[in-house]
Amino acid sequence: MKRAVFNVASAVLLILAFTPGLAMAQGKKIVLGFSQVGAESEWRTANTQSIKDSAAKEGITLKFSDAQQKQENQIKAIRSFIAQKVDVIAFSPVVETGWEPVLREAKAAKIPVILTDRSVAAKDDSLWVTFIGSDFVEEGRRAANWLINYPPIKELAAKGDVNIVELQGTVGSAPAIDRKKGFEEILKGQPKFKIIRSQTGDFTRAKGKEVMEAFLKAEGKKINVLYAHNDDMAIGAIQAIEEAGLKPGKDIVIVSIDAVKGAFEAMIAGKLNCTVECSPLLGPQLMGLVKDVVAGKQIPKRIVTEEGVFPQDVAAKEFPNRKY
Ligand code: GYE
Repeated sequence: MKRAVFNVASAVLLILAFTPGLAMAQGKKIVLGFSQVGAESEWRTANTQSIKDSAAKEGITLKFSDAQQKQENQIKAIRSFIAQKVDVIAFSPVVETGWEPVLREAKAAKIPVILTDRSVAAKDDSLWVTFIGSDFVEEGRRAANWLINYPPIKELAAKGDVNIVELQGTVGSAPAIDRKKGFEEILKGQPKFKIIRSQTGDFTRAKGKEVMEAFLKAEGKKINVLYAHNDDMAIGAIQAIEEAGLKPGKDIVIVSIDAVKGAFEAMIAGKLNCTVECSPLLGPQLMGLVKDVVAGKQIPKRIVTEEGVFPQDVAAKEFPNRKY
């Protein structure tokens, strides 16, 4: 009998040892492995800072890895987190596809995975616990809706075509795919609005500038609007437009996404017309989720970030309130 009791007790201990929540149950620090996309934009820098600050504040041990925009580096980082037996893995997938094998390895090792910022395109959604981030399709819609209602553009559309050039984000990434989709969805009902050129600028200032130069060479003064999938590319393009002897924000109307401080500065200078908000401050919510997952709590499969739209005329008033 005594022996049976002992066995039950050790069985319970054994079960506990393999149950999420152990780190908390034993009062140990939770270890989170986080694989970041890179450092390609102001947005990303703010996102990284938010994650590092929040982990420190919550007493979570963070193993942070920067993938320099390369999927293979992210896969390596995730494999190393699995080998280190971290409590939770979180990552922001650089592109949407190609994640199943490594996610299956995490599942087999019973390590819960949280997707942050960007999602993956995979049928088996049991491979991750939750996805926290923005609705990128909605951001694309917001950019287009602002554009078609912007008075100088409405005037232009009344007279003829509105020629748009588009700077896309990283090829195959969720925000590039979805921001294009949402924007086009709204423009479908607007026959005067034409996307005459569309190319990736990889979410960076340098690439945004380079591709805008090529657009200007090919289309010159025909361009009425620039839609950039992020502020950094818009800021790079502004330089290209100025160097071509044109006035950004006037000769070419510019709308972009993120609402980082650099965009507010450009709006205050009259060079950018509108930015659609995409919040990078996911750290506090992510750490809350990490704790809940470890505690075995039920959490929603999708958590959408709330955000707004900031046209140029509110930029000066809003600027002091911006946190990134
Ligand atoms: O908009 C861009 C960054 O995934 C939402 O990635 C993020 C995007 C953001 O490089 O600036």
